[in-house]
Amino acid sequence: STVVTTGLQSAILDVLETDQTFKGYEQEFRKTLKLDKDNRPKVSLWSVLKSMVGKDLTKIALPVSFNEPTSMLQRVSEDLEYASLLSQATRFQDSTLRMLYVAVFTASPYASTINRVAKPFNPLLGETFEYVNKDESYRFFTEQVSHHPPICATWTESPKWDFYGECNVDSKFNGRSFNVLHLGKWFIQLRPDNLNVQETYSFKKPDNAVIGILMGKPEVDNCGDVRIDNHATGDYCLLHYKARGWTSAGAFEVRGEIYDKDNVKQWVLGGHWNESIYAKKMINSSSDQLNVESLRLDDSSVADPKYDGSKFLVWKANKRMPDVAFNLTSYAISLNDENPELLKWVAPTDSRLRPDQRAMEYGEYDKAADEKYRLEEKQRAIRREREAQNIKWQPKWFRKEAHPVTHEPFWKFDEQYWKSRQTHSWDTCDDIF
Ligand code: CLR
Repeated sequence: STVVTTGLQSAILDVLETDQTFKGYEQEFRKTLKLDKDNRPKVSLWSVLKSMVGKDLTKIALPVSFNEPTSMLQRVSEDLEYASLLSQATRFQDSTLRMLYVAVFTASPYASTINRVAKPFNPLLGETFEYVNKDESYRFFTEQVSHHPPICATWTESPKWDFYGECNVDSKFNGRSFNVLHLGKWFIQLRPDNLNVQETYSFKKPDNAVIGILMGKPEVDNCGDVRIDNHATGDYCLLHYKARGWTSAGAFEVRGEIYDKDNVKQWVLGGHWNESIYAKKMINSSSDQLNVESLRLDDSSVADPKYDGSKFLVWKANKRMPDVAFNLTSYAISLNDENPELLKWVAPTDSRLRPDQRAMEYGEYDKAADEKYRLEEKQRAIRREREAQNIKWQPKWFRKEAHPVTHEPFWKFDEQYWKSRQTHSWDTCDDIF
């Protein structure tokens, strides 16, 4: 379905095809969960958190009913729900426009956090997750590469772009809000249409917080400044996520500016990360900013860029289905699909095979808690065994290297996963479940 226009793009398309990446993904993903209503006991978050001030997510022992049936590996793959923004970015010959779409892509995942104040399952060391999308021709892969602190390395590739980085979050409950700081660096590589070049962008994610815990109305908020650099052209983007105040005015706001290498502001963008983001071209330096407060989603549909200085809609969030168990999005529901034709192909370490998470998805909370305990004990036993034999655990599919463009450390994917997958050669995988 992807029409390639350059040699760089078609080289990746060839790799996806030779690796038989789409095997197992022939059928449509499931649209619903087995469970209509989750019937989780309504326990106040505050009542269980109040004794846990200063603790991080791995040390906070919550009843399994505070979980949702996704693993952190799958939550991270939700960054790709709006991957079409990256394909759109590659249409433009103007690099500042490409930056605009890249910037909106980095803000788009937060829409899925609405109504999902729940703990994803903490992946076991060596746990993996793969996810292939046929329409956008991308393949996502991630591995839990560290247990303490919990870190996963991710790698997504498609003919026109790559998206990779490390999810390494430092979380803490400070007595009022639960704060998540993102330490990992993220990279996007674009291979624009009709230009035989590849350009690298990098950024760090904004902070997340669960606010409203004391009021009994917990919600996810994002705040802080993000800088995205295009290392090939020198263009950069500054994004500002506004922290939620005491009133709901200013909730969900994000705004940003895109500068070229000469520090000339070319585009401004703004809107609400739970709903929609608009942009407009700066015609002369004195022209107005976007009036973000009044930028509520109207009937407009996503449009091509306008060059006359009028605003246009770059992105809007997908409609949420009402009354879904655990308030999952349709995209999130597709992640843990247990279609046997697909399960045949995934590694034995894939999150889809986690028994505790599956029990949770079926609403079997006691079984989920028992299985979670069993898996964590098993992981502990394996670690003790390794320590006794003085063996250092190594990631199976990633290696830490210096980034060829930015020279920072990053996790490089060795591509072997998709080769092993073709022949089901999983003998090197640990037995973690
Ligand atoms: C947001 C999108 C990012 C990746 C990312 C990393 C950490 C996630 C966060 C997302 C969403 C909110 C999150 C957080 C870790 C913990 C927190 C799931 C997916 C939850 C809401 C905290 C629950 C708190 C308990 C005490 C119940 O690209």
